[in-house]
Amino acid sequence: MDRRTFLATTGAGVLIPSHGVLWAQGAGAPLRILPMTDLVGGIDGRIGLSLNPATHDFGTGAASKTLGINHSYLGPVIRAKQGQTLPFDVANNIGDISTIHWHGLHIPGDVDGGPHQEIEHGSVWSPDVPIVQHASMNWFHSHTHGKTARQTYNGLAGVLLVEDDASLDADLPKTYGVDDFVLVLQDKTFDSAGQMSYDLSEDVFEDGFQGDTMVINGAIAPATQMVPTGLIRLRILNACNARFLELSMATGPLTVIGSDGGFLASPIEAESILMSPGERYEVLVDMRAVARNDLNVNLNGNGGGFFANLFGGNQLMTALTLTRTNKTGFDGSVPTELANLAPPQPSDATVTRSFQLKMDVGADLAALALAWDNFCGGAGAMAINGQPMNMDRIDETVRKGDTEIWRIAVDEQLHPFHIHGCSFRILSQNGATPPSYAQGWKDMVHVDEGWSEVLVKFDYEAPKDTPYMYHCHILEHEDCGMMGQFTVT
Ligand SMILES: [Cu+2]
Repeated sequence: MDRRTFLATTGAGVLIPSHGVLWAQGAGAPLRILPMTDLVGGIDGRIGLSLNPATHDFGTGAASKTLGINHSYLGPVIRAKQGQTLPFDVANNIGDISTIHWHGLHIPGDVDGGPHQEIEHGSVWSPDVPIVQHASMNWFHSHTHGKTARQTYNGLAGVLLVEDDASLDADLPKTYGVDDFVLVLQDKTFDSAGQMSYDLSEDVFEDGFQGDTMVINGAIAPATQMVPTGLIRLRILNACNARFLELSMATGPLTVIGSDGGFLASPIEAESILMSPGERYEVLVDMRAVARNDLNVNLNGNGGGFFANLFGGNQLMTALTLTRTNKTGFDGSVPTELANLAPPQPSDATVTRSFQLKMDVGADLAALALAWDNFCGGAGAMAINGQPMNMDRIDETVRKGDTEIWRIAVDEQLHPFHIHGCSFRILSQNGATPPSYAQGWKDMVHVDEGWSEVLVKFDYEAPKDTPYMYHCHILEHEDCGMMGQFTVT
């Protein structure tokens, strides 16, 4: 049964999501620069992260109810250095259980912040998080089983930049907020009063949340930013719950220098890059040739694939307008080599595992939407290898240090698959060679038609009381059960 037949038989009528009012794509406000907690120079005491209920104006003039981490919406950009250990105190004041998962970090299971490290309201979780990996753009977000989608949508997310000696020395723009920017992209809906809304309906369970308004660093897009004449570095996170975003520049290519887990071997020029929820890419834009350039986002961008078909074609909008000043900025050239990155060696693998994602295991999604008060609640409507996520069941046991091939396939639709505790290399994506910009270190892979295969090794322990997760990063799918657990010992 294909997806449309399924929709017909379950009575889902509305294929184009229209939950709110489309807020103006007018002249952009100045880009919000997310506040940075810079630890590279040293760590003084414990690092407090406070999860709080808040109100936040996304640019509609109205106060939306949000969650924030030390701020009214989202958290700080934490910048740390390889070799440090980050002593976090994560205080939960949101009135509900929560967790904070460090997405992309190579860390043991007991500090990973997955669904087993629940923080009760009024409690503090104090993990000492070792930063062993090389320079990379990571992030952190709620991973509370059954509530991840809603808590992350409401604002429990932030960015964690890892630097190392090489990245600090690299001949690249690195003045934060001047020629080096962190961009957190999200889709939202707002009601007629201008307040952020999150309404799940049956099609949202299927497709995940699809907002009609683009938000960049917590403000409605487009944003504008004055930049010096020179190379500009954009570190981009797709923090949407479910949307794949296709990014391009109005003029010229994007020069991709890094992916989820670190620098590429050498820069890749791409007309566009397709980013799933959870993915990060670092790009350079040359502002010497043009006085103005726009970072554009196609909300339905997946190469004319599933979501573009579902939602009626491309939906292009400007996320960020860069305008050049007369001041000279980073005037160097794009480095020709970035990192020592050998091709992956599949022959190193001693274990192969297969994962079949499944959209529907017979549950009545409409009833679930009602019963769980608009969040999936760990409802168990979706599955991997026939089993919805179960906190009490370990699905896979991995031996520490083994190189493995993980193969992932799906019955229908496009899904972003994430594995905790590692970076991997993509051997094939949807049965084909991945685009060159996705051939470096990754912790996300797209799964559509055909097998996606990754080469992965786990170097840290995750025992059975604090296992790692693998899951679909469409957060509503994850909450609905498209997740599994594994130990590394
Ligand atoms: Cu999914």
